[in-house]
Amino acid sequence: MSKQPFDNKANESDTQRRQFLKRGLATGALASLPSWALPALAAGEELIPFSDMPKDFARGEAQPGAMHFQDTRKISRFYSRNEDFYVVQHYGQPDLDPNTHQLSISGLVDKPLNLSIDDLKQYKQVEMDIGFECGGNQQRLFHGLIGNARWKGVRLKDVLKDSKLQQSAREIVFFGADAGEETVRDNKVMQHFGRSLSVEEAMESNALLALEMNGEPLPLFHGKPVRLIVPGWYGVANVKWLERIHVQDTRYMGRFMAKDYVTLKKDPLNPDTWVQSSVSRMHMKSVIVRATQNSGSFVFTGFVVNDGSKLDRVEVKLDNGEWQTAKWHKENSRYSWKLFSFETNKLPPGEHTIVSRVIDRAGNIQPTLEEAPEKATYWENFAQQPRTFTV
Ligand SMILES: Nc1nc2c(c(=O)[nH]1)N[C@H]1C(S)=C(S)[C@@H](COP(=O)(O)O)O[C@H]1N2
Ligand SMILES: [Mo]
Repeated sequence: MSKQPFDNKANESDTQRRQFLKRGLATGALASLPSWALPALAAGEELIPFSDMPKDFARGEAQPGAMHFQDTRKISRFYSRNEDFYVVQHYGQPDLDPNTHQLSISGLVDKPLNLSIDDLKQYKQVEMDIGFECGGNQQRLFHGLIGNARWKGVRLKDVLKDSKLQQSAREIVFFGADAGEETVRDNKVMQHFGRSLSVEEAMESNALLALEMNGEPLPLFHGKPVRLIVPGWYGVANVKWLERIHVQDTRYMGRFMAKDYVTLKKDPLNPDTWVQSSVSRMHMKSVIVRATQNSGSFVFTGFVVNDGSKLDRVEVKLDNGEWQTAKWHKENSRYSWKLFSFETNKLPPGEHTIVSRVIDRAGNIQPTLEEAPEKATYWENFAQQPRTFTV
């Protein structure tokens, strides 16, 4: 059984490979090809199409103003390129000037702050590998609302400590610069995108005020010039274009906390009752997204996301066979996505089904769709995901 490494070590070789690729593209014959058309396959290796996926399914790079999801069959590297990382926004993409942008910290603090990007750079900078998916990620998009990157910035708790939270502080609300009109009981009001953490969650979460993504200043699509990243939480927690942090003594009830991104499900402890919960920590999930073959040998690759709890293993089942342990990718760390692969050379011609499940060290097993709590909303799809293909 291969154990998962949980350190957050640097990966120089990947950065070097990326720089090499960039240089090659700038001068080489491949310069005119869109990046997703690059083979990223070994000699003789070919992608096997999934039969549950449309044949003409393809994605390019993220485009300004648009939602973007990855073509997950193309996942062949640990860090998503910034251009491939999924993009979701609800009120557009404000283009803030990093030279004049100010992040304010207001409310129940002894020392309200107004921090420029340069001020934020004076704090100790930390780097973390963090992967996350949108709470709405699903099979219809072949789980493409996903990405994994190295983020660099300031620890949220360092800034909060500086602003000196008052005794009565309960909730920290994070507002983006983007805003839109919302209707609350027939009243039309402008609202900024906002999400909150309790003071406890904020102090314990290892959350980052991120200024860089994969060694570059935060790209526009991903929250330039500063965003919150809460490792282990669904993407909605990671407020982009961060403008204001407000500390209060009541619950924050904005749209993306208490109305939208709210799961309506049957209470597992009391199946007669429907309960609502705000999309927060990521459920443990694995999904197979890529299949390749090379002279009679087959490789299946997938990703795992979870809340940072310790994992034990991922298992893969082919057709009606036994569950077999897959191999963890060596770069996986606590809050990154966790890539895994499974190899076999025993596949007779015909239609096949493959499914994966992840198991944590506490013995929890990723459920099948039938075993997962029944839900009415489409958020939080973490059930086992069978995939089909033909050889
Ligand atoms: N300011 C702001 N932050 C936001 C959003 C938004 O609409 N506005 N969308 C959230 C949602 S729902 C997701 S899934 C993630 C997506 O982050 P990404 O586009 O960098 O992948 O950003 C979150 N942060
Ligand atoms: Mo999302």
